[in-house]
Amino acid sequence: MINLESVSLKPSKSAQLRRMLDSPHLEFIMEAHNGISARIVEEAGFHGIWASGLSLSAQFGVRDNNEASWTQVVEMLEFMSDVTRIPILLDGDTGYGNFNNLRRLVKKIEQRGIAGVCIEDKLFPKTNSFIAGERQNLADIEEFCGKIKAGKDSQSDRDFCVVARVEALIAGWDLREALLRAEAYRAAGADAILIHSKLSRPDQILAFAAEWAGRAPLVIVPTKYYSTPADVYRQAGISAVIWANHMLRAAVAAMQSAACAIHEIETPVYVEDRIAPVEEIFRLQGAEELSAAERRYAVSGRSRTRGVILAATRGDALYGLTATRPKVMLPIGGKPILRRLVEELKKQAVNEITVVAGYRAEAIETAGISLVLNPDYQDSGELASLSRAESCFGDDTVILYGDLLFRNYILRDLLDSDAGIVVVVDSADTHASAGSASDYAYCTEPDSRSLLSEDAYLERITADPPPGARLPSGRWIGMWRAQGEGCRALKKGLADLRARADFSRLNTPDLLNHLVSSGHEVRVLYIHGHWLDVNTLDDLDRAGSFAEGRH
Ligand code: SPV
Ligand code: MG
Repeated sequence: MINLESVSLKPSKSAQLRRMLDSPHLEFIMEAHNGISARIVEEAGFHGIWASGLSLSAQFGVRDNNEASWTQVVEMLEFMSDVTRIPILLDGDTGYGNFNNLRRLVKKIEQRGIAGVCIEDKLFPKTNSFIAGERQNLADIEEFCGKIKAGKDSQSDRDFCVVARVEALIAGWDLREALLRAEAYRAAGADAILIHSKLSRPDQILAFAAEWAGRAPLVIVPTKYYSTPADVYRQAGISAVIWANHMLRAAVAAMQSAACAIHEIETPVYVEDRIAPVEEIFRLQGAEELSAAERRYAVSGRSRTRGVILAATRGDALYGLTATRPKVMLPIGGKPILRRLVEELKKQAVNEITVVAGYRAEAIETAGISLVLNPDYQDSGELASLSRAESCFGDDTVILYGDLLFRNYILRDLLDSDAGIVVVVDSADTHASAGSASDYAYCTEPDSRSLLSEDAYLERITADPPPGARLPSGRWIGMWRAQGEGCRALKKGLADLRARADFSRLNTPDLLNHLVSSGHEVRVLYIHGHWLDVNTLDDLDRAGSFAEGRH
């Protein structure tokens, strides 16, 4: 069998850890407690992972008192190691027993690709160092040195590291005792010393480092003295800083906030856009690698949806705000509307996106999109813009106005539809009035807002319901999709209308109405709110709070 580490250019994980400890530069090691957090730590740029005893216990929902068995810990380490290429230093507590237990632990974690273990000079079962209570007893120095020797003698990879953690300062002993122990552990073969302190200032650590004078690499855990600038550690000659529990604490705070909000409002709608999209989870799980493997090894007939965003207009009612950029480039909550749209599309795996620009096209952010121009934007309507993107339709296209903000489930549901042509209609807005500029939709069925409702089809879209006409079924939001047969109908419809003398004045509803009157079924996807478009300064205000998830 080929050893992947021997063919990759990266040194082995244990060699990486050894380099980090031995290097003259200050290194940072971040806590992780399962596979996904380990991946996130690596992606963030850290060069090492601390498999924290506290965090591993906590993610199991148990206390940091050796309540999780060492084999349960090792099982989790295997997941963490499998998905990362940077070294993992295991917080091995006291070694889960005596020297013999440590020997077995070292053997087993080496087999899982773990780069090193840190053992602390406390007694099994240990208690987290920060738990207030009676003073914790320290291990006998000789006995702990025997444990270190046993660990070093049982490693089969020469770079595997054993870090000895000195708890003397935490347990209330003085600097002398800490130095005495550290020197004994170094002499017993420890590759580095972790000196721990629970003070909110780094004084003990700095005093220790000054006396220690670089006899072996020093590792610290500034959980309590976290406000100290990293340069202080550099000047003190510290080798590595461990951020021991920050991933767990970040996750807990985010989970508490989401759980409370969803419980309280009985819908995730307002939380949805603040939490990681499911696609991000897929990405972290390596879904792309599986898709590539499927392309190589399996047969897949899935079609690919493309996106077309109409972004040619200035947005006149926004006055000076659009003097130098088109409406789509206005920032909402610090992010241009267009970037938000592109992100929403990409979240739903719509990756081929064409934006039709006109006014101030040079100001459009082009990352992740293809730009096509409608140079006649001032004298033409939406269909002229849409025509410019026709070569990008493929066999399945979702078309959106460039000034839309919406909750992502709307796009997801549109993409889930199997109809040839689908339009999104908001049944919460039926107040068509004469002179309104909105696109009101008349449909075969009203929105029953029930799961068992009949399919509804578009009859027509109009901005100007005739006097005395029945109320519209809702408002078309400027989003629709055509696929397969529907996409061919869309292209044919565009060609029909292009032949008309008034083509340059036509807008998307004209095309949809033409499709309906030519006998094509246009399915309606009803929604009830959860979107807005940005036409006026008031809209811009509302868009800010919408983006923050406030309505
Ligand atoms: C851990 O992360 O489990 C540690 C570090 O041992 S501390 O909690 O600071 O003791
Ligand atoms: Mg611990």
